[in-house]
Amino acid sequence: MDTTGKVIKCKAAVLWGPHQPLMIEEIEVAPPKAHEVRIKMVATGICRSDDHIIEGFLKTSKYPVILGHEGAGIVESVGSGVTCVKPGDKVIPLFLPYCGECRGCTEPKSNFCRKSDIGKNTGLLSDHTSRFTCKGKLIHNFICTSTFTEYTVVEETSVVKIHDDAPLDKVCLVGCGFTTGYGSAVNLAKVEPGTTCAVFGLGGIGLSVIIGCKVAGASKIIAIDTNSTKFEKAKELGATECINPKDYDNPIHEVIQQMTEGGVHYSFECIGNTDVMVSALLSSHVSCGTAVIVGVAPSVSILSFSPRLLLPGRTLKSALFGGFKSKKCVPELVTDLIAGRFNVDSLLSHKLPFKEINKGFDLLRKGESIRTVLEF
Ligand code: PAD
Ligand code: ZN
Repeated sequence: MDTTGKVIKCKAAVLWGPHQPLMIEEIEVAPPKAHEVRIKMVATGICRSDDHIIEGFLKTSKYPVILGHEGAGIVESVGSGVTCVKPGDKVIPLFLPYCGECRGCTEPKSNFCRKSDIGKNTGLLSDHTSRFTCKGKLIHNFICTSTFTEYTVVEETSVVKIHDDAPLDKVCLVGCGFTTGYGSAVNLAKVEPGTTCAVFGLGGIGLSVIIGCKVAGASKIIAIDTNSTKFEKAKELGATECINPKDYDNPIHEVIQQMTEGGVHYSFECIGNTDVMVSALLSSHVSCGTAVIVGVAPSVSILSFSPRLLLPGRTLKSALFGGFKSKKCVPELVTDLIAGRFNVDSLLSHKLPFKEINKGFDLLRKGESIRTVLEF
């Protein structure tokens, strides 16, 4: 049945308010307006950032909302004026949009498009409406994507066509986790061959940072996590040493400084914990080290440290999505994955049917999963 131009009724995971389980509801998805694209989701990954909203740590959303920002699907229909994709195309929604016109898009060193809803937190599309309703209520959109639904509508600036041969259950990780971590190493830090690295937090993000450090030719990659069960995968992906802060009496930055003659060239915080952000800064060499903040800290938190930590020459930096311009890098990384340049198989720890989404979040909270991919 041709659904073009019609309202689609389908299943979605709705978060009605913080600290609640996601509810699988029947929702209505309106047809795409001009410059919008309706996508039939095929696979979506569970990221810690979604959990931060459920737990109420991040105020990046309005409730009720359909979360999810790491997914892949097939275009069902397009609104007028859309030229970048057509029905039937395999696509990845982009939580960090690319309009190609704003300062964030045109500056070579930036990737933060003005169309992003991160920081604005409207939970709506650009025309201040949503395409989702449930039980007569408006359901908000989440950071330009909302992938925890059988159908979603995004703006053309928030979607990109990928290779026809792409396995969607794997490449959905390119929509967030893999690209954020990998890009933080190769694009944001620009790790050079022979340098030393420390990666704090070995979830989907941290393990992808390790993949990037290895590809870049780092000679030493120290992986740090309070959950030692994460070490096996970290080693498999390229960590040269794995350490658990709980096994040491002295602060972990001192341990790392001792292991690296005064500190690493590059350290990465992939947890979202401000204390660990300071540890990562202290673990980087005092005059030639760079600390990269990848993790997203709770909305109310403040990072505090003495400016003297930076004065001798340390660098502190951060960016979303590995600093990559989303429309350009996502299709390239997908093509690289198909060509076997990287392997995301070891990040993909669990697969579940979409309706078991709450089980997927439980696995993440218990520290048992890296990435759970939900299939529709
Ligand atoms: P995850 O929860 O799967 O991994 C975090 C890891 O950190 C786990 O293995 C924990 O055991 C470990 N950990 C927790 N506390 C500590 C500690 N004090 N010391 C050492 N290890 C610890 O999360 P993830 O990999 O999905 O995401 C990591 C962060 O990155 C999270 O804050 C998320 O919101 C953020 C993120 N950022 C972007 C971006 O664009 N910057 C994108 C997606 C996710
Ligand atoms: Zn832009």
